[in-house]
Amino acid sequence: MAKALKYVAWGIAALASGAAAAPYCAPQLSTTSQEPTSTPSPVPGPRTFEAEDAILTGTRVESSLAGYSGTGYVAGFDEPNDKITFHVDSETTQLYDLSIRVAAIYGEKRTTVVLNNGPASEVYFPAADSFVDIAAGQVLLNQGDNTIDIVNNWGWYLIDSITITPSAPRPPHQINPSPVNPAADDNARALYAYLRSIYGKKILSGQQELSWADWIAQQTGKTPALVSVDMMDYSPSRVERGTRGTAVEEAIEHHRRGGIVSVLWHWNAPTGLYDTPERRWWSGFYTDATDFDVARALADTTNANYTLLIRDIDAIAVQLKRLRDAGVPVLWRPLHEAEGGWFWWGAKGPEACKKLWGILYDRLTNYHGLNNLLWVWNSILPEWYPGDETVDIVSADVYAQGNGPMSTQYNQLIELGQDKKMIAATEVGAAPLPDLLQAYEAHWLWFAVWGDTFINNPQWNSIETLKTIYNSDYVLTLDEIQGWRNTQ
Ligand SMILES: *[C@@H]1O[C@H](CO)[C@@H](O)[C@H](O)[C@H]1NC(C)=O
Ligand SMILES: [Ca+2]
Repeated sequence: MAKALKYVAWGIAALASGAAAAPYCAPQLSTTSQEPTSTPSPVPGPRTFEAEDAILTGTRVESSLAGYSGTGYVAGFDEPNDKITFHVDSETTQLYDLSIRVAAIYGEKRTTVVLNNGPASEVYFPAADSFVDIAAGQVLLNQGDNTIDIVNNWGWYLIDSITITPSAPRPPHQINPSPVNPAADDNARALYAYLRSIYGKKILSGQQELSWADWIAQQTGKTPALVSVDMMDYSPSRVERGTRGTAVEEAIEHHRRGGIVSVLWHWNAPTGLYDTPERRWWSGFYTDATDFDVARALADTTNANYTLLIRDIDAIAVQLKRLRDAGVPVLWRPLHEAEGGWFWWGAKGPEACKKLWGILYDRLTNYHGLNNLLWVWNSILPEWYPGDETVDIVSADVYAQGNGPMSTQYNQLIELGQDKKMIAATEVGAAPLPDLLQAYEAHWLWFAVWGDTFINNPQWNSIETLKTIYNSDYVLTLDEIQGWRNTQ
């Protein structure tokens, strides 16, 4: 079991870093370019720093490609440590939108941006014949001098300049007033109303697995507000091999002590498990552990594999009904990380996955009458989004070290849900630091740290960091959310 989960975790980690390079990662940030400034204390506008005036390491100034600003641009990125170091001052500690003016004349490239020799992020440059401005996320500059390095990564691009613009304050959220299911029961409505009341103001602490939540209590003196459990071992193709799920009991226990419950499902493929020594049956949610073809199964409602999908959904409905009957509203997150493709439900592209989501929603809501569910969607890419009608909350799983605010993903999800859907960090490797969350206005509704090898691993979460997070005013813990069920 632990081994299977470890594979899950590393699979995500490996692909998450690859995903960071995809073009959709360039955040669409509003740049307040031409603010009318008649007052004596104007908001400073954009400031541009020419690459050719910066400190060059292993790189050189050139001027043969037309279209640059200043007196040239910087080329010669061909060794791992080649870089440009910009010195950028700020009057106050403040968040800025960063853009990079670049010509990726040899094809698409990636660069690494390093702030103050600390946090690094990866920025994707689409192929272009001439200089273009590329949004490169946000940087929190300290008062006084700062450094921004542009470091080789793939190399072979030409940097003209960088521009920083004070980030516009986030406009008020416009979250939908009620759950998407018109028949949502009182428990689901109370949970939704409570979440909406805290969204943008606080973050719920959360943890994968009840036993790790209790471990956190021992380490920090505080218990997570939210516990996430996995329906994995109720998958019929596991049950027939002897598994016995305990997720429902754990969820009910956390609910009884006043907590909030989230449920995901590592859905073991209904059939077609290879079950070889390298690809064991218990890793059967992975694309590479099964030949189950979800697109083919869904093509025809009379085929045997369609029937098996429904059988599996009905088996999970039995468990979700136990939660409903115990009065537990559920933040329900099936088909997670679909866009990654490493799970079979995402392996055949967005259309099959969206279709399966629609079937899940309809079967659980309308056929089984499960009105205790709030529906949590978990891919960022727009082409995967199943639509506003069946999604209450949008979310991402982010595995990046450094306890950062994950603001790139947050901003992408603002775009995806048009700021009408609340946004959650449903799985993280590193719990986010509250000061950074607030500085970046990354208003994640909750974070949930994955279990073994992440929550208990100092490379991801030191005990000191966990104490800071769990004792912050901005972070809600179990003791601070008591009574949420009475929210109207
Ligand atoms: C059902 O799935 C299994 C496993 O992938 C496959 O061998 C079989 O051909 C499929 N059946 C149909 C009717 O597509
Ligand atoms: Ca220049």
